[in-house]
Amino acid sequence: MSKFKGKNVLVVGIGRTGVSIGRYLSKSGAKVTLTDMKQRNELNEYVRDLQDCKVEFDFGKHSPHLFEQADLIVVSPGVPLNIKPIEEARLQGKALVTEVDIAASLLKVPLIGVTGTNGKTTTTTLLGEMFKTEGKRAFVGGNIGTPLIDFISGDQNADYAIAELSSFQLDLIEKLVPAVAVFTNISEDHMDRYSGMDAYISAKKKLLQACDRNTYVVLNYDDPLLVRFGAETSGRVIWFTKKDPMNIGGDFAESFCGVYYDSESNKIYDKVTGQEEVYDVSMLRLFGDHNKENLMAAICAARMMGIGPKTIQSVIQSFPGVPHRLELIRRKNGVFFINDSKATNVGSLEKSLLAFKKNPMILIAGGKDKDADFTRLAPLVEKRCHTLILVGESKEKLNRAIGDFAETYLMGTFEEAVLLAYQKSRSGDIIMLSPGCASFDMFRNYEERGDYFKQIVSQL
Ligand code: UMA
Ligand code: ADP
Repeated sequence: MSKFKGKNVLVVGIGRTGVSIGRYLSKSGAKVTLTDMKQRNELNEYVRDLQDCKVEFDFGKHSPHLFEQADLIVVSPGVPLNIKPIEEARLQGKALVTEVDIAASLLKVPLIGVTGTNGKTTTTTLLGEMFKTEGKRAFVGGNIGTPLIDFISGDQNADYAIAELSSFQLDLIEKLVPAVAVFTNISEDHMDRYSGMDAYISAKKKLLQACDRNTYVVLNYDDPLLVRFGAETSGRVIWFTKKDPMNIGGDFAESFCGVYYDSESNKIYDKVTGQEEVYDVSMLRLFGDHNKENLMAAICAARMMGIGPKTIQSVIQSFPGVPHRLELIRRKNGVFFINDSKATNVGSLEKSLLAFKKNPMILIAGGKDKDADFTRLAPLVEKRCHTLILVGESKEKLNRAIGDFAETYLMGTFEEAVLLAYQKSRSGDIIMLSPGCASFDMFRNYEERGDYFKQIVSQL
């Protein structure tokens, strides 16, 4: 019998997570109520998805009595943990859980969890491709879009679960134990949600703390914070780095377990298993050195899960990239258009600016600010961009931080921003949408923003 049968469960947030977990719990015999601050008419598509389930709804508010009556409260990732009803429930000792933790506690196959500030989706997708090419059945989900609980609700027709895990999904985990935990990097993000960097790092560290002695912990040796994670974990560490371990020397070089990228030969050296393998990266279709980091992270995890070197080389050559991440969408009159709508924080925008070394650039940036510090972008903007076009809620703040370092325009609408970028361009330029901010000021999500950019560009 399901442990949820007869339980009063409150699901906070009616989005992708709320629908999936609400459905699962209702089918498991729980009495499910879903609550959302939005009105019913704003949530039609989600409510429709629950039509065949016996669930109750609470729209336009979070009614306190529902929190008081609940045996279990499932909090969607986008719901901050410091809202009043949740803080009160916590004080009353109510069980607060996340969809990811419930799903993980029910998983019967090894879980490969991928977290980090940037590169999660690319790494997760690469891993999924490696498993598929090797002929292994893997479910790919989590923050990337399909909640992990959908795997449990479905036919569970896979031998591995690969999950992208955001800090919001990790905040409350207790039961999740990964077979492999991948950490791509950590830099500032979501400062509107966390009290500061320490709190954000603590959320990421939840995945490290969830690892046991058998977990393979994949870490970026070029990220000082993650080097510290390596010293703290009880799991088995596998490193990826852009430095030759022999040049690092000492014990690290002698006992090196992991992969490293050598820029001179453009090769990745794989010392994950006893036997050394070498991959030629010259045919990688992804822009930017940061994607070599994502590739290395994926290789480490894949090799530990038995994926062979031939498969890895083949994926390196065939992987087309993920939409909305440095995606080349058009070339018109010698101008290249790059859609990088998923660059939603300063760290990712920085890497995207670094990805194109030769072409002069027009950068379109701005969106919903997450209390970010944009000033550190100044030197890169000065070096890489001749024109800066700012839009959205954060345009004034961005202008104050970096407006002096390129010819800068503040625009009223997104469409005007793209049209001006094209007017200002010359043959050989790159026009890159890389907002460095979330999309929620003007769009439903980053996909909608990227798709709108593509639509405007296609009509030029
Ligand atoms: N809501 C409330 N009360 C609040 C706050 C929000 O009721 O106080 C409601 C909103 O009105 C909304 C609902 O909560 O209707 C949305 O819940 P949600 O934001 O958790 O959205 P989901 O649709 O469930 O999507 C979530 C992830 N979203 C976030 O973390 C913000 C999706 O990641 C993820 O794909 C999905 O679960 C499946 O796992 C998106 C994301 O932006 C891509 N993630 C962030 C990122 O990558 O930077 C972390
Ligand atoms: P995430 O899922 O963590 O948001 P994505 O793979 O979707 O990461 O990439 C989002 C954006 O982050 C990209 O458009 C790029 O600008 C940047 N990015 C990708 N990988 C890295 C990395 N390893 N380090 C820094 N920035 C990265």
